[in-house]
Amino acid sequence: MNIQEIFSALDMDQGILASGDYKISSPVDGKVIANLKLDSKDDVEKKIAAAADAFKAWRRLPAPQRGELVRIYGEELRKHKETLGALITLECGKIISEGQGEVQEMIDICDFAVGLSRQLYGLTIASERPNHALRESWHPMGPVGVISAFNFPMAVWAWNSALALVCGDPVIWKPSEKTPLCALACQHLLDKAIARFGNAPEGLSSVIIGEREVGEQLVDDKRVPLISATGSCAMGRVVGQRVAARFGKSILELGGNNAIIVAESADLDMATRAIVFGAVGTAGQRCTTTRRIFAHDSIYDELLSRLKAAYKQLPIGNPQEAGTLIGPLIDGRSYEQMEQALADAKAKGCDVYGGGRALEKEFPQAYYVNPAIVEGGKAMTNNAHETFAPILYFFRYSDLEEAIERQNDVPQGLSSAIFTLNMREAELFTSAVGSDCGIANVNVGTSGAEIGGAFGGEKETGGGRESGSDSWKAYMRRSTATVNYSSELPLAQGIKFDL
Ligand code: UN1
Repeated sequence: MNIQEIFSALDMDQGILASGDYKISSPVDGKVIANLKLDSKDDVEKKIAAAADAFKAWRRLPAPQRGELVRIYGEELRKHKETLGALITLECGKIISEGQGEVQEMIDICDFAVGLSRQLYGLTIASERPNHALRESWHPMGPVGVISAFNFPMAVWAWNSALALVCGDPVIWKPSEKTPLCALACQHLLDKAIARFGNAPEGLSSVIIGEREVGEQLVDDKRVPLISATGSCAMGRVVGQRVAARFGKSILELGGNNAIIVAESADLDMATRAIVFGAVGTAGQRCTTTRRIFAHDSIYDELLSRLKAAYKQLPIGNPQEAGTLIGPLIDGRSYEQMEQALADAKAKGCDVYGGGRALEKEFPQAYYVNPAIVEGGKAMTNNAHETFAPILYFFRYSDLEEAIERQNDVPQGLSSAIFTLNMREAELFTSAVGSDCGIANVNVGTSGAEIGGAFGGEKETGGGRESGSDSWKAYMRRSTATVNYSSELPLAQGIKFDL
């Protein structure tokens, strides 16, 4: 599908595609697919003001009714799953099945949020005073600013907005400037759902298209009590500090440097499949991408040769074609960063397998690459830096505790996994002295998390949690109420204060 076909299947205004001069190109072939109008400072101001107004009405609606809007939105997504997937493929370069998978992730979080809209439960706590009730409730917080990255151009917004909407919060979305069409399509379907729902205030959800400045405007605005930002550690460091400076709250979902430990007893068939998907899927551009392997001495050679054999057969190509497993990198800058990282590894004396550009003749303006494996050896015993490309650093270990220590010895802390059939090793890995990441899997790779669990990581990954479990609490404010239904006024802690 080309962009015109996608827009007409979604019943979107084709005029948007030539509304300005900000060029959007497809990583599939590097060709321009749209010329968009960017939002001005004034446009952003209006959208924030509208969201602040919308909040006053939206928070009054009972949560299960707010859930009804998200239920209708989920229906729209189901109807348009294929088209939205095709748009992800066109604008971000994911293969068909991963594009569809991303839309499925949106549908799943909508279902989750609908159920949640009938919960949003608080607590009752034992009061020390007679005939007093002590309880905790969760209330809507206010407009949520969502900043998302190119690599999950729809789902990350859906995780945030489905929860925010049932929690009673309007949403203002600043998508990556590389994938604004995905954002406009999601917003269009939400507008449709809002029209069907019939009872939502104006300005409940909006998209702002632009570069860094519009993001900064959102981040600095006091009317937006929560900023949920996904992207690099460098971006998060700036956003986190600016939001904190105005006492706002933030959910940060930043870089990963995810490792898999492959132990002596591992099922190598399973480990190989998980590593290949984790390391080269989405062309290495997931925050959960597998970037490091710690292989036990006893299986080191066998695993490496299996991986090399698998890498030889990788179907790299146009992501719009069935059968392709590796699509392009997002742009030339990503390609340069990959080449730089490989050159650095070579300069240190590492063996590098793969790498370099692929399909250059067919797609001279796009950036397809051969995924690479860097064998650490004595030259390199760990890798601390996340390069957003398919590079897998391969290391050797002999003692599990030491491997866990090396795995943890990086600035990031998103996802991790161990492949082992040994129960003691598995339990150690997931224990308090095991992996220090937000995600610690056993016989499951580092990427492709389900929405039901809380998603996010520690250290420079930012500490935020999104998606399932009780992540919703970050989108609400907590209110503690002590209610006295006696005719006395006892003070806590036994204090006497009588005149
Ligand atoms: C991301 O790369 O920003 O676990 C999110 C996964 C996906 C989400 C990745 N469910 O790989």
